[in-house]
Amino acid sequence: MRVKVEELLKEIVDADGVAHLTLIDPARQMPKDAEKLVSEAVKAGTDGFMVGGSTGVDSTIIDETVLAMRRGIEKHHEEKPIILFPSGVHTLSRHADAVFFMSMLNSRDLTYVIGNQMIGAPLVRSLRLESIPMAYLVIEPGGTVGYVGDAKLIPRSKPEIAVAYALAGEYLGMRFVYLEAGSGASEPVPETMISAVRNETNLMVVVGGGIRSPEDAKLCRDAGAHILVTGSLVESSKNVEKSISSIIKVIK
Ligand code: 1GP
Repeated sequence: MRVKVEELLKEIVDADGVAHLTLIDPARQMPKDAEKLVSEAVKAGTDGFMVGGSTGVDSTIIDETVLAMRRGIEKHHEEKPIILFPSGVHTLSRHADAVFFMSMLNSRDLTYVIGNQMIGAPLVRSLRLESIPMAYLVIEPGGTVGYVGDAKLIPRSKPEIAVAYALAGEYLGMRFVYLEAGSGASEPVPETMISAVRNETNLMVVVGGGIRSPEDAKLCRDAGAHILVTGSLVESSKNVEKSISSIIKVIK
């Protein structure tokens, strides 16, 4: 990428009010199918890609998937960032543009708070990946990531707990916060929680998990999300371009 990914995301948010990222889970399809999904998402107008998953991913699959995603983007002569969304050191790739360097602040397992980060940090430096520091908060129901990460799930009715964690992240120097309901969640993160975190911190607010319709996306955008992430939507959709563009039309 010619510009830093963090700056690019902020420029998109400044211009459009919100950015949309498409999440590709390398465990869910072969690399050639990821290439097709990415190509469709680019046609639909997504702003960039995240790549990662909680289970069934190793460094070979990540590398092959990122390279395939790159082909899906370049086919359209476009430049869209590919950002790693790692569940551990084994899901880093030299072929990505940046990494969300996340700490799951509400995990009971120190491995997810700082252990994997310590092991991976020298690798992030040697791979010359842009690192974007992010507080990662798992909200009820939490899904697989909540289970694997041993999260002390934030109750949906307690926005003040999400705010307290997000503020702690901000004071620790993080610049992004991810409010995660878990992939495939029955509902997205509550709007009251999104707006509380948006209003009471200076962080870029990323929201994902369970956003599967233009209505869901609009509610999250109106509540104050800076960046919306959709993942499962592309895996289940028969017409990926149509599904994503219907979301982008409503939020932009
Ligand atoms: C998961 O928040 C992301 O980490 C995306 O969730 O698969 O439900 O879109 P979905």
